[in-house]
Amino acid sequence: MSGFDVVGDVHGHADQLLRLLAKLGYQRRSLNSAWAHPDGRMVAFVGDLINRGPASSAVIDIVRGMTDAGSAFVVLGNHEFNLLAATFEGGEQVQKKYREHLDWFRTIPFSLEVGGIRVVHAVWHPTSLKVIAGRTCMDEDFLRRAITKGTPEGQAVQTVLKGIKVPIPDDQVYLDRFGIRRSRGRIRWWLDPRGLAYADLLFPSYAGASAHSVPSAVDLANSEPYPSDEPAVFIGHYCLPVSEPKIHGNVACVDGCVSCDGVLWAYRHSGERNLDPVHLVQSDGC
Ligand SMILES: [Mn+2]
Repeated sequence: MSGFDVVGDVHGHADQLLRLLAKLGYQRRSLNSAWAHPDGRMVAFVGDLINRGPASSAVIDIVRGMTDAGSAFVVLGNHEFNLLAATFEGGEQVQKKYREHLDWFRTIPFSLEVGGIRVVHAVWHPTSLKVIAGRTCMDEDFLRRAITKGTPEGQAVQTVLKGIKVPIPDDQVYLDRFGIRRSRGRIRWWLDPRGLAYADLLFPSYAGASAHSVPSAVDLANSEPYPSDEPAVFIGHYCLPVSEPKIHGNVACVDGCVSCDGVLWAYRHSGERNLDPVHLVQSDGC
């Protein structure tokens, strides 16, 4: 095993993905063959391949080709899970471009532990991962429980794919990168949250957060800090602004919000436990 290149949420931006793969040294032998690395490196995708960008179908083709050929792994993102949930409930028409890929989405695991790294879309949360261990959405009974509020499976999938959230007090206005006001904010789940103010806890950070006000213990009950001596964890999901650090000890968020910034990020991992920003790679702009 010669290392993983962990790629952030692609969200339908096929051009950026192709630029990034080329920059990382991946090649195709012919137009019909899958992207692969001459040194045997592999890509790990953190999920959220689809939606927002202009070319979700092309992204699926590239990633599916690579996973079939053994040059990539992928974990499920909340966008793929939401699509599976919508089709399972039958209330929503699935866009034609996704219809032929639903069976493949169902096979994608929620987490991955391979070659000394851990990969999950939003939170490496041992209690939740235990609940959904070995499960995929191919299992209809599991999927039914996972989309039902109040079930252990539903709670586990919510945590792992969407983050641990705390209510935002009314006097703090929290706008996300899409300008949407949020009543709850995602936390830096790897930290011990006890005594940390909103300004220290919310991820990504934002200017309006209080440096004094602290979430209640009840709001933080689901928190499971991540030990610094555990394997490196890679996540996506958080749409980080350029100014937000991506590396936090042995946790790296490689989602630089390609839909907002036009840049896709990866981390080139070669076995180190303590991650270093020097190994971050970004796609070159248009
Ligand atoms: Mn995303």
